[in-house]
Amino acid sequence: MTVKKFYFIISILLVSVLLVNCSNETEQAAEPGLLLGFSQIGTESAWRIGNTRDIEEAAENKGINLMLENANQKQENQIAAIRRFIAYQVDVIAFSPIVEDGWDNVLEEAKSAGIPVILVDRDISTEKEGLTSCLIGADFYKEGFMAGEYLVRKADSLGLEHVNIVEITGTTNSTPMRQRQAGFMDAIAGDERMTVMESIDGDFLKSRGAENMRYLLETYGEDIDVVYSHNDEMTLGALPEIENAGFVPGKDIIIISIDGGQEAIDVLKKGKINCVVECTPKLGKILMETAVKLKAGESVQAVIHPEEQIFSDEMDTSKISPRGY
Ligand code: GZL
Repeated sequence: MTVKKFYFIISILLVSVLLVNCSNETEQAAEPGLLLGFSQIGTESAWRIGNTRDIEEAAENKGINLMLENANQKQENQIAAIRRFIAYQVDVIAFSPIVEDGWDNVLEEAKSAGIPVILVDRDISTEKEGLTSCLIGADFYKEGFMAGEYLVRKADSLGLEHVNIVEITGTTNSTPMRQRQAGFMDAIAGDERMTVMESIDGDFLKSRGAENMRYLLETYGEDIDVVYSHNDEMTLGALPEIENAGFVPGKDIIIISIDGGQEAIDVLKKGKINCVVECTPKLGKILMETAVKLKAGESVQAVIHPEEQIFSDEMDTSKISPRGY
């Protein structure tokens, strides 16, 4: 055997040993056999689509088997999906409840089946104990409060003596709708300049944002000083209606929105939205880590809130980095 041939064989052996090690490391990173059932609300907004994508990517990165079902905005579809997960005997169930009420029966069934349940994004209201193990989602009250605090600062900077507000809310009885409204109202409470002329449900949908804005403009016209919208989708639906009515959004009417998706941030940079409160959809990594802990019988935090920030015309918006959703 020549020296050259000897070194060639050694190098082949070394490479194959390395490859075997790498594949073992990948398998070690994977969570052997963890099956997570996730019921997602639907595809109503860029936020929701980004949330779904992030959860899918996080499951793949963690080596978790994900059964993701899209409920197309219907609670009955979420309940049916949870029942399928129970029948399938998944290790952990997670879901983003479209509204807060109506979950007791199906969550009792999950509890009886010994399957832990993680709430993602939104919360439920129940009198019963122990139906869920953890809530992973934004502090919506704080988001609303930050929006209200921004408006107080904006009114001060403009020297406004009275501020007429219209509110386009998210889905009635959903956690983000209830808490974004409560936080905003608490932040402006006691400020005698502030008047909320009307609150109207836009269901987090772009089409409903447009429809509601048309109605509000026909009803209140130039009396409107501020639009407080519970998500970017409805805001983006409302803006063309404001322009069609002859007003300049961001100047004639102050526009405050929540989510912080790329499209709204681009409009903020153009000055047509004044403030966007961030609501990150990137909950996938913490969801997977929590599911692994629950399957292993470990305790987890009852509530996990991600850090969130505010973007507004008070800052150099050109420095806002790409949003990823
Ligand atoms: C908030 C989420 C809301 C978003 C909307 O965490 O529940 O639902 O603000 C989405 O864009 O439709």
